[in-house]
Amino acid sequence: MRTHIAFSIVAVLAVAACSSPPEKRSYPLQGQVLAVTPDHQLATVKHEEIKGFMMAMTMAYKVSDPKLLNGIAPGDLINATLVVEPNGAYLSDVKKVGEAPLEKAADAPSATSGFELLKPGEQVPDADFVDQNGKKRTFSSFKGAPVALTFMYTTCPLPDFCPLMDRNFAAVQETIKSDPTLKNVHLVSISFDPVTDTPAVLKQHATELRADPARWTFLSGDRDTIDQFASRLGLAITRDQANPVSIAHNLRTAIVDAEGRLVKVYTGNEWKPDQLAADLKALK
Ligand SMILES: [Cu+2]
Repeated sequence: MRTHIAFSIVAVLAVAACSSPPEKRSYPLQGQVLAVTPDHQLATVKHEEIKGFMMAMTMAYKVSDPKLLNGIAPGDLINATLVVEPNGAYLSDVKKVGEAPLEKAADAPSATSGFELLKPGEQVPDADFVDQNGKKRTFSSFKGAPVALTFMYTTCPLPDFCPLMDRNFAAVQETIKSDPTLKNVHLVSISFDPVTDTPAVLKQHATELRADPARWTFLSGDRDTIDQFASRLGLAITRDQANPVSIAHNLRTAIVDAEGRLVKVYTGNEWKPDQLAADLKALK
């Protein structure tokens, strides 16, 4: 009889899990604040692993209320609740529990990827992608021209993450159009959300950004291939198991020279289009 009841409960739970995925999930988060934006909308937190959800990571998080960041400063150790909704994530219940000295190189890539980080001067390994026209495209096919490369996905909920990379690349595209010494430069945006970002979605996205197909290519493809390629440049991606379009990630933008060698990697979202254009101009 007991066994029978146990089976029934399992069956009910399984049905519940299938029919109504939770709209909102909450996880305890512990970490150190590395930065707080002046408007108190975002806190960059280096946090520990959230068991069953995401690896240890440094990310800029929105907060449910900017007042939560009053009195919170870089170096503070916090406990918070990470609330994950279908379209994004934010912190609530932020509580300071201590302080610790800030480490240098806070944006160091996660060591959990298992792949060696590429160093400037090294050849970027080739990989197979699919472009916004649904055509197979190897990374090595861009050889012969300098490439500025970034990673994004079209439904990213944080406006200063992937959407900022898109806006920056759109600005760089304008610069390279108007500067004859940059006319060979090619822009490449790689989506790490192949589930949503099909070629058709990327093509529409490119149109919205007024991307010139002769200068700016959008790629996606096999998820593991993308992850492996991206991890060599320091990108860390964590997808929610239950909801693969909910993606936690950091940012990487890179310059690759005409011979396919890595020149420079920009971490985070603070680099400016002018700086990228100047670094492209300095290539010889
Ligand atoms: Cu993003």
